[in-house]
Amino acid sequence: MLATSIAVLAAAAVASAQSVVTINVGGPGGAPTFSPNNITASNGTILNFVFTGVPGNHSVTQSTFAAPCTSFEGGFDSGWILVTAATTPPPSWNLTITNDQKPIWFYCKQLVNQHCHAGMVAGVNVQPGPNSLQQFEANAKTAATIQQDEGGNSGTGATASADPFLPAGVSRFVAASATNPPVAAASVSGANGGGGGSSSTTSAASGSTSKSSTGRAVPFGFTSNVLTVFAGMLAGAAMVL
Ligand SMILES: *[C@@H]1O[C@H](CO)[C@@H](O)[C@H](O)[C@H]1NC(C)=O
Ligand SMILES: *[C@@H]1O[C@H](CO)[C@@H](O)[C@H](O)[C@H]1NC(C)=O
Ligand SMILES: *[C@@H]1O[C@H](CO)[C@@H](O)[C@H](O)[C@H]1NC(C)=O
Ligand SMILES: *[C@@H]1O[C@H](CO)[C@@H](O)[C@H](O)[C@H]1NC(C)=O
Ligand SMILES: [Cu+2]
Repeated sequence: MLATSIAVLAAAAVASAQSVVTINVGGPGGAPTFSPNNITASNGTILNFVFTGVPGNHSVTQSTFAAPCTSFEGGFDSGWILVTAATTPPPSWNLTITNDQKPIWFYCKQLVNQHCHAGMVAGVNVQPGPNSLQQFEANAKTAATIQQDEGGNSGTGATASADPFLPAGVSRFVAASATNPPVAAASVSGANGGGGGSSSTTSAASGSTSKSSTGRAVPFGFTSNVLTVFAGMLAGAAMVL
């Protein structure tokens, strides 16, 4: 009985010594990277995203293995965080792992230079087998769209208890921009060089205000991008049937 209690207390003590994995979002010169991008993290571990890439305009947006550059209802999303100059401390966002039994996949939804196509993707608790990080990266390169829909703090397998921390001088864009159209994978060639042709942005998005923790600026499933995807899926399903 006493031994059991001690074991329970010991387990609680271990659980409260929360481990932290720091992930750098963006590299120097705007490089579209998450570092590290192959993360192992057990329940309760904090994924501490630090937006150290300068300049940077990145997001941390949950997707699925099957659709690496597509957000989903119930997935986490930081919104775009625009860093024009280094700050101390940098912007950051903490996600806590709530289920370490399934892989968690995420991408950056920035359309300028098409970060998801350029490999700004990562996996947590990637398991051996066909759903490898390499395959996820390969799928990201050829993804049909980089979906822009806005998620929130709560995700699947990992969740944030607060919006990203923004130091002075850093802005966050939370509204999915109507002028950010889906980008065809076919147009990606030389993605990192040019201006990413169709990636114009709107100043309307810059008047952003914080959304509520769980709020979504644009409901999933109601953008033309998503409808296009659904139409494609239906067409695909029809062909299978
Ligand atoms: C990612 O991590 C998993 C688990 O440690 C490992 O099996 C896999 O080989 C790693 N993949 C890459 C690309 O490093
Ligand atoms: C982590 O939490 C999930 C969800 O509660 C649970 O299914 C899983 O077994 C936990 N992992 C471990 C190693 O206990
Ligand atoms: C994120 O978690 C780390 C580790 O616990 C903590 O030091 C930091 O203050 C947290 N950041 C925010 C913005 O809550
Ligand atoms: C940052 O990205 C957001 C979303 O695409 C966009 O609205 C904003 O104009 C961008 N800012 C800069 C300076 O690139
Ligand atoms: Cu990015």
